Order: sequence, then C-alpha cells, then structure tokens
Amino acid sequence: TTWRFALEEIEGSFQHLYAKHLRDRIETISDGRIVVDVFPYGSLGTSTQLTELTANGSIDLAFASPGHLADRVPESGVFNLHFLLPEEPEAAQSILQNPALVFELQPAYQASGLHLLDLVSEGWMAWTANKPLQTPGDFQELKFRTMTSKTAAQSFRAYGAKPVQTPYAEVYSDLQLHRIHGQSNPVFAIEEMGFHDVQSHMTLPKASRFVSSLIANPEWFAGLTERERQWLTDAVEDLSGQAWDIAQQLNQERLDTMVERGDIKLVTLSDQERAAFRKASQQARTEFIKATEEKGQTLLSLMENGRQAP
Ligand code: 6CS
Repeated sequence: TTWRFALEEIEGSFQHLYAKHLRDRIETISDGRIVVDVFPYGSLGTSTQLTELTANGSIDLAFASPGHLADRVPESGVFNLHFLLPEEPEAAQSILQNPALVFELQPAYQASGLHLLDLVSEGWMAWTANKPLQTPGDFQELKFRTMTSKTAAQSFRAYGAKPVQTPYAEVYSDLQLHRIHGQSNPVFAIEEMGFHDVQSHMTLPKASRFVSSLIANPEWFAGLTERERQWLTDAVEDLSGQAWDIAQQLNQERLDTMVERGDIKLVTLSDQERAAFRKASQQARTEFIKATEEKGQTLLSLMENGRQAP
C-alpha cells in the first residue's frame, strides 16, 4: 500500500522533516508494507490546490495551513490571529496539543471534506521588509504579502498595511520585482526560500506562531484497517510533541546561519512596542468573531487560556 502525503513546503523544510519522521515510523512499524510517498511543495500546486486534492482523494495526507485554509474552513482562521497563544513555549505547546482544540475544529473540517489529524506549530512568525517594522506606523501603506485567506490579510490590515494575498511560490519574485514590500513567515522558511536575498530587515515581533494543520481525506481515513489507523494516530501523537523541538532547532540553525553570513539585519521589539501591535491586533479578532460567532469565541478562549469560556 502507498500513502500519498503532500507538503506545502520544499525539501529541507519543517514539513519535510516531519513527513520523513512519519514515513520512517509507518514503514518500520508496518514492516515495509506501507510506503509513504512524500510530495514536497512544487509540481502538485499551491497550498489551496493541495487541500482540494486531499478533499477529492487524489492525495491521502497533507498539510493545510490556516493562512490559506481559512476561507474554506473559517474557524481555522483563529490561528491567523496575533497575540493569542501565551509567549512561553511550554504553555503554548500544551494549549495547541489540547485535544479539545482538534475536537472543536473537527466538524468544520469535515463539513468541507477534510479530516483534521493534528495541529503543529512551526515556530514564531518573523516579518521581513526593506526597513525595520517597529510600530504599526511602519506598516502604513506597506504592500505586505500575507497568505491567501481573509483572516491572514486582516491581521496585517489591522496594523495599517495593504495586504497582498499570494501563493508561497510567488513571494520571492514579487519581492524582487517590488510588487510587494514585505512578508511574514517563520525564520526557517525565510532562509530556505531565499527571502533574505531580497529583504534587508527581519523583525522578530513574537506576535504569532505559524500553525499548520495535518489533514487526511475522510474516506481514505475511514477505509484504513483498524491497525493502520492506530499506527497513523500513534505516530501523529508522538510526533506532536517532537515537532516543537524539530521546529525550534531548525529555526535556530537557520537564524544562526543568516546572522553569521550577515544576510539580513535583525530587529527585536521591546514590550512597549509589542503592546502597540497587541492593541491594534484586536480589530482582526472582532472580525473573526463576526464571521464565526459562538464557535469562534470558543476557539478563541481555548487558544488564549486553554479553557472554554464559562
Ligand atoms: O507563506 C506560505 O504561504 C507558506 N509558509 C510556510 C512556512 N508554510 C506553508 C505556507 O503555505
């Protein structure tokens, strides 16, 4: 048997490391009877297209980042909001690994033809531009690339930016041709996509973490034998914890590389500077709640303090 697993990121990325771990575990535990065919980002299409291929059964497993997915699954837009998860990694990790989160989101994923397996953080989002981004004022009129969903754009519109929504593969050339002036991604992605070649500054605002969802085709998942399903869910559960270390290490390595090479100037924000962004970010929250109502409120509370509102 072959399981087809599609990634929104290129070889060497976080998702690629994750997929290789999953592949090795499944192939070992099944004694080689299950082969996991991993498709890094490229020929299969954009993130949105990968989701479509998963919904229609051409692909069995995929990553679907809420940055792109939230127009299809509005509730997943909660991960596009800033200043929700606690700053402290252990606290953030236990919130993201709280089974209540997948449980609350599952109906929304199912309604759009997807089975949600897990949520994984790939690390802090960094903002790049050809200047430091230290105040919402620095975003005024800035053509800032975001992922393609409305909520992804709203989070930066709230800071005063003019969001431009484009697929991942177009970001490098759009920066090079000055069609956009900045973008946001985890550090590892900025390095491997070469964005530091065409951007002078990287701001580390600690405003949000990049979260992706691991999805499966629902019929494929239901059609697995009990044993196969157990292998998959066990592997995903084990990897859930490990993924934080993988991301942390990958981001740190790539940050060190960029700093050593002098590729890009680093900018960090003071608590006071972050407070100004935190305040401005509330507007995106209001719009998310308007679109998702009670469900959105429940997810928001789960993300903020790990508990549902009373
Ligand atoms: O910015 C993007 O569109 C992409 N960034 C990452 C790190 N993963 C997938 C996503 O599509």
